[in-house]
Amino acid sequence: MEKYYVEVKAYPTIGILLLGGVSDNKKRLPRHTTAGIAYTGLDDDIYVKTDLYLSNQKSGIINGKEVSPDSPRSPFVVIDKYRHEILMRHPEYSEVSFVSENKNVISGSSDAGAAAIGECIQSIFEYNINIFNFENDLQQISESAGRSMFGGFTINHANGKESLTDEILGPEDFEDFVIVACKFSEDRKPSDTIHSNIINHEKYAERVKNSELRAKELEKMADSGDIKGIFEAGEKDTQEYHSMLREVGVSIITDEMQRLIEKVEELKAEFWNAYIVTGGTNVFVAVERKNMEKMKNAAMEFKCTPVYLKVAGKPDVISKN
Ligand code: 3S4
Repeated sequence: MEKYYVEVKAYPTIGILLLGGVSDNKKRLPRHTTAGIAYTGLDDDIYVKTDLYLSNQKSGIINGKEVSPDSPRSPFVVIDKYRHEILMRHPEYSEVSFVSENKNVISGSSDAGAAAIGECIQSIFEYNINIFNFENDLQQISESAGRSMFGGFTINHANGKESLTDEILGPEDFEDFVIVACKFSEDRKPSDTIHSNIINHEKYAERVKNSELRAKELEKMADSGDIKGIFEAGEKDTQEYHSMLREVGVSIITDEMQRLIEKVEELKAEFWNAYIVTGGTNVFVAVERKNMEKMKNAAMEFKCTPVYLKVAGKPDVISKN
């Protein structure tokens, strides 16, 4: 590792009010208001770890593979914007490079990757950066980067032209809940397949219109500490989102995932739960902490791997020199 570096951990995310449709392939501003949570494992063992370092040769490595600076959504899109100012502070170097690695991430890794790069840059600038523009910069790497930048439960107010994330609740507000992530082995569809197709649904304009109102309802639930209500809103939105996606030819929920969902619905008679499916082949089931084992045991009857999750916070700077 070169001499000057900063190392950051950031946490991946799950949508609650799910994101479908972005402004364009470059800016990637969400076309409507969305909400989400950052998550990690119960032992904080799920995250993206990124090292940003100054060097004399430009290099960017994600999960052991060199990424081209010209590839779309490359972290260099943001690094290059701040490169000159970073190097002015350290004139002995000519390049800014990075190494990023996903640790046990189930989905939402690009949010965490973007937020980790962002935290590295902010830590070099020592917070002397315009946070509003900066979120939009990071959205070029991942449209829902704000969820991971702020951690906890966030609402991103957006309309395809402007986008701004509000921090609503911290991880401590979710302490009584565990999310049992049921991971299925099928490959996921790229999120751009979702974004480019859902906008063609005849009810998409209505979904866009309703999103701000739904976000207001989520804010009220957060104010009154109604965490179950937040997860239940996620389940309701999952149903709308995936039925719209199916109707435009994008099927994410496999038959086996559907069978598990039916079991989860049956289990509501025994204990409270709410499920969410984002863009990947995973069913995230929120339960009260006391019922996590019951849910895990039920999931074991299906072809999936259950993993316990909790709501995570903002990115952490692990070390810096
Ligand atoms: C498609 O940024 P995933 C979606 O709101 C995120 O979580 C897009 O899920 C939906 O690709 C969402 O991160 O799984």
